[in-house]
Amino acid sequence: MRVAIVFPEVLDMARYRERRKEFPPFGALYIAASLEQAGHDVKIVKINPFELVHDFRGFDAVGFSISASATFNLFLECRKVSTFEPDTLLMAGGVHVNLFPEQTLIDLRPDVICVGEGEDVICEILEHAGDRDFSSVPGVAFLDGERYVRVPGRRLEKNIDRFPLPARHLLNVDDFVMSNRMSNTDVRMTHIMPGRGCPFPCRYCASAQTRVQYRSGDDVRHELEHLVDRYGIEGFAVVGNDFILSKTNVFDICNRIADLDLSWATLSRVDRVDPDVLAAMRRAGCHELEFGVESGSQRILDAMDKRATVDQVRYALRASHEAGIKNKVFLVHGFPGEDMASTEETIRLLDEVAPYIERTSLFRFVPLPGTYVYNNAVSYGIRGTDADPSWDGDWAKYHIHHNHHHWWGTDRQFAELTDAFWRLWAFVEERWPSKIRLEDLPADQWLQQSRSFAKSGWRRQNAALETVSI
Ligand code: B12
Ligand code: SF4
Repeated sequence: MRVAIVFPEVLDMARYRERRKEFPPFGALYIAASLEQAGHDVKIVKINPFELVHDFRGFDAVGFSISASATFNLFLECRKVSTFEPDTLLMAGGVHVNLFPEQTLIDLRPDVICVGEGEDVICEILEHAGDRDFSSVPGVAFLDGERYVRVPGRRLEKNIDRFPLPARHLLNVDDFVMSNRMSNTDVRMTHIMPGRGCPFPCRYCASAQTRVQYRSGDDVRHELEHLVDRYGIEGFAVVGNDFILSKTNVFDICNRIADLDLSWATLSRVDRVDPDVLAAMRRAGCHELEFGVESGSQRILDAMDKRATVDQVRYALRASHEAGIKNKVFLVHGFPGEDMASTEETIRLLDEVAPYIERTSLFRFVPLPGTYVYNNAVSYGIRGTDADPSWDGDWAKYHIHHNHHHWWGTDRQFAELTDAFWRLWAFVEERWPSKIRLEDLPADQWLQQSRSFAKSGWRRQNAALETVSI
C-alpha cells in the first residue's frame, strides 16, 4: 500500500529565521521503517504553520504523527485544508494521541488511532484497511457511532532491538545530518535514540514514570556503523530521556562503540554519574554531557520532585569536567513556587560551578499536557488547560520556546517571576553568551500562525460518548 506519514516540522525556535533544523521525527521514522519492512511504499510529509495544504490523493493510507500537543492544531488545519481520496484510511498516533485519545478521534476524525508504541500496531491496522474492522488489533481505538472503542492488550515490546532502524532515508540528508550542532563544533553529526522511557517522577515532564526500554550495545553499534558508512557521520547526539538509567546498559553501549572513534553528546540527570561511568563514557568518545540541573534552589528541586540535590549538581559538574567531558546545563525557570529568592539561589549556584560549565540552555516553565502539574492544574492554580471551562482550544501555547505566558499565581507573583526570569537570563547571557539576541527573535511568527488555528470556543465534547473496551 502507499502510505504517507505526516509529521510536524519545528525549526529551532532560537534560529527560526535561519530555518535551522531540530532533530528528526523519530516516532514517524520508526513506524515508517516498520511499514517498509512489511512491504509498504512510504512517504514522509512535513507540515508546519506555513505549509499545511497537501494533496494526499494516490495514498491508500495517511498517518498523522502528533509528536507534541503544541502541534495538534496544525494537524486539525491540515486535515481540513488538504485533499484526500474518499476511501483513504486515516490513522493517528504519537504523544498527543496517547494523552488525548478520545479528543483526537472527535476533533481530527481519523478512522483509527494507535495508543502507545506503534511499530507493530500500524502494520496490523493496514491489514484491516480493506474491511475497516480494527476490533482485533490490540493498542488501537476508534469511534463506533457514539461509542469510543478501545482495544487493550498490547504490551510494550521487551526487545526493541528487533525494530528496524528509523527510516532516515525517507528524509533529505540535511534534515538529519548536521554540522553545526555538536557543542559548538563542526563535527558532522546526527541524532540517535538508544532507549525509551524514564522511571523518574519530575512533575514538569511528560515522559515521567514511563517504562524504560533499552537497546543493546550491539544494536546501537549496528546503527552507528550504518550512519558512518552511509552518511559519513563523525559524531552523534543522544535524543530522548536520561542516558544513564542503567549503568550496565551504558557500559554495554560504551564498550561496543568505543573503537568507532565518534564524538558524542548525551543527556543525564546529575545523580547518575560516578567516576567509573564517566571514564567509560569518555573512553567511548563522549564529548559533552547535558545535565538537567533545572534550578539551584533545593526548595524548587523538591517541588519539582526532581529527586536530586544541589550538592549532586556540584558533584556531577565537577566530576564530569575532571573526566575530560564538557558540560551543558539545562535550566527551567518558573515552576510553581519560584520567586526572586529561589532565582537568586540558582544564580549563586551557577556562579559557583561556572568553571565547569561550557554551555547553558534556559527555558521558562510551561505546564505541558501529560505532566503531573497539568494533571493537577487546580491544585497548582494553573490556568487555561483543556479541562478548564475557559479552555480556548489553543494547543500552541504549550510550546516551550519564548513562552512568556502567565500560568500561575497572582499578578504580583507573575511580575516578580518575570523580573526574576530576566535577571537570571541576563546572568546566563553574560556568562555564556548565545550567538543570538532574544529580543530579535522571530519565533513569534510560528506561534502566532499556529495559534490562529485554535478553534475558539471549543469545548470538550466527549461527555456523551460511551466508552467500551473490547
Ligand atoms: C525527540 C523529541 C523532540 C524532537 C523531535 C520531535 C519529533 N517530531 O519527533 C524535537 C527537538 C524537534 C522536539 C520538539 C518538540 N518537543 Co519534543 N520530544 C522529543 C522526545 C525527547 C523524544 C520523542 C521521540 O522520538 N520518541 C520516540 C518515539 C519512537 O516515540 P513516539 O514519538 O511516541 O512514537 C511512537 C508512538 O507514539 C507511535 N506513533 C507515533 N506517531 C504515530 C503515527 C501513527 C499513524 C501511528 C499508528 C503510531 C504512531 O509509534 C511510535 C513508535 O513506537 C520526547 C520525550 C520522550 N522521551 O518521548 C519529547 C516530547 C515529545 N517533546 C515535547 C515537546 C513539548 C516538544 C515541543 C513542543 C517543544 C517546543 N519546541 O516547544 C516541540 C514540538 C515538536 C514537534 N514537531 O512535535 C514533549 C511533549 C509533551 C506534550 N504533551 O506535548 C515531550 C514528551 C518532552 C517531555 N518530556 O515533556 N522534540
Ligand atoms: S526530566 Fe528527565 S529525569 Fe525527569 S522524568 Fe523527564 S526524562 Fe525523566
